Amino acid sequence: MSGVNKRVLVLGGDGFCGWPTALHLSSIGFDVVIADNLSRRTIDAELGIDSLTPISSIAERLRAWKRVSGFEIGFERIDIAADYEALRRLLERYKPGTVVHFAEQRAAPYSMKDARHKTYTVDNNVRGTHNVLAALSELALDCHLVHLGTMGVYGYDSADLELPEGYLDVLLEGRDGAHHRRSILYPTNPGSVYHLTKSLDQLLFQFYAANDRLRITDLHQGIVWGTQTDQTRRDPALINRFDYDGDYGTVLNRFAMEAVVGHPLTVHGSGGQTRAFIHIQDTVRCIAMALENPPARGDAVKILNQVAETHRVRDLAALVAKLTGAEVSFVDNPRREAAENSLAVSNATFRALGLQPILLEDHLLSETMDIAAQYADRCNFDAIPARSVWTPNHNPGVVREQMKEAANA
Ligand code: NAD
Ligand code: USQ
Repeated sequence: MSGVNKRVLVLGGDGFCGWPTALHLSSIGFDVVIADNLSRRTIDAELGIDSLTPISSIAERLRAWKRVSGFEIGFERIDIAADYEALRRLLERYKPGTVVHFAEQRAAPYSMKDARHKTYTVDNNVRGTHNVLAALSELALDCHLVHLGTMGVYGYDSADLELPEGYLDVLLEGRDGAHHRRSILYPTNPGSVYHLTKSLDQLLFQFYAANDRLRITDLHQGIVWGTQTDQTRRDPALINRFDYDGDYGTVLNRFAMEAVVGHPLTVHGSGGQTRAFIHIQDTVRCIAMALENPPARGDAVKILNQVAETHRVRDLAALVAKLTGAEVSFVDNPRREAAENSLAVSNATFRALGLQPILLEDHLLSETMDIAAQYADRCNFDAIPARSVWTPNHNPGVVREQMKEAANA
């Protein structure tokens, strides 16, 4: 990695992926500081939801880590989108060798609720990312930026092809008949305002890598499942968050938790959507590998697909139902997405770096269900249904509800 600078700034380090990553990096010898505005905890309060697992305050989390590991992690409460100066001062003072950037509003359903939530998501994510880039450029720090992007930037096409790692090689015919080779960003086709912000981030990265010669890695990550990692297991106060609500809960963790609490598994539409998945333990390992293998100055943005395997949603529901006897319920799809898609993804770079991913067949789903069972009494059933709809006037479920309300009026 970049010289001997082992200082890492983890933006969004209080979140589901950021917290276990901060602990993992600290445990393998990095000096870690977290910057987070705790907006996820505020959004929990806004939505009247909570992590299924009882997460401690950030102060208690950091004390517990010091107690069990002997290592100290610093914390700064900063809004990286709203407070450029505070972010710049922190970077100037700490001079990290790497910034790992998780600090974005990451739920597609939350980003699609209404105009206010769309605007918030774009302002928060795009400004935050741009502030980080502008500050690294202004300070001329020799720093590697590792950003958590998403598989969703590629969109979900059904052609029988393997998604490459970020770029597409194309041959264009010039006016003189000569052929010109170009490597272009894979055409983006986001399925929500949240995913759109990750597509916009890609252009910001492309510009700053070319113009300012910043060293940038963009990790196109699939849906993360599981809860605990080797470090978060070490003390109850280190436990990771477990989102299960209709906005922030992701599909596999939701199915595991729904099965445990006796709620029918909420398959959207036909459940024919195929998505990429990765276990949280592999998320933290991949990020450490990305840190240790930065691009060179002047290189194009290094894009890696951070995924382990792909699955179709109804197959996941069938697997969970088989393991638990849960009922499967096909509900109206609140999103606008293809009813069926196939998906194959290259994860060649992480494989070459030694990733041997945890797969569903490795039985860690039962561990996720054990966690869900342990905290099942904290489940709020009202929070389970996905209520954010992509096209309110065209969604059949909403139209039916409106008709029912009109009939009862
Ligand atoms: P999360 O919501 O649990 O964590 C995000 C953290 O960033 C929170 O602690 C939040 O308070 C903080 N944050 C948000 N905006 C901020 C701001 N302006 N200033 C400072 N802090 C801010 O989300 P997560 O699941 O940990 O996701 C982390 C990143 O990984 C996101 O960028 C997300 O897009 C990406 N990702 C997540 C998944 C997944 O399945 N969870 C999959 C692919 C990619
Ligand atoms: N789905 C169901 N039932 C549910 C919840 C979801 O059928 O109860 C379906 C959705 O309709 C969708 C699929 O499961 O087709 C995935 O939904 P999700 O909520 O698990 O994942 P998504 O909205 O794509 O977002 C999550 C993270 C996001 C990350 C993304 C990676 O919240 O931060 O970027 O996964 S990816 O999907 O690869 O783009």
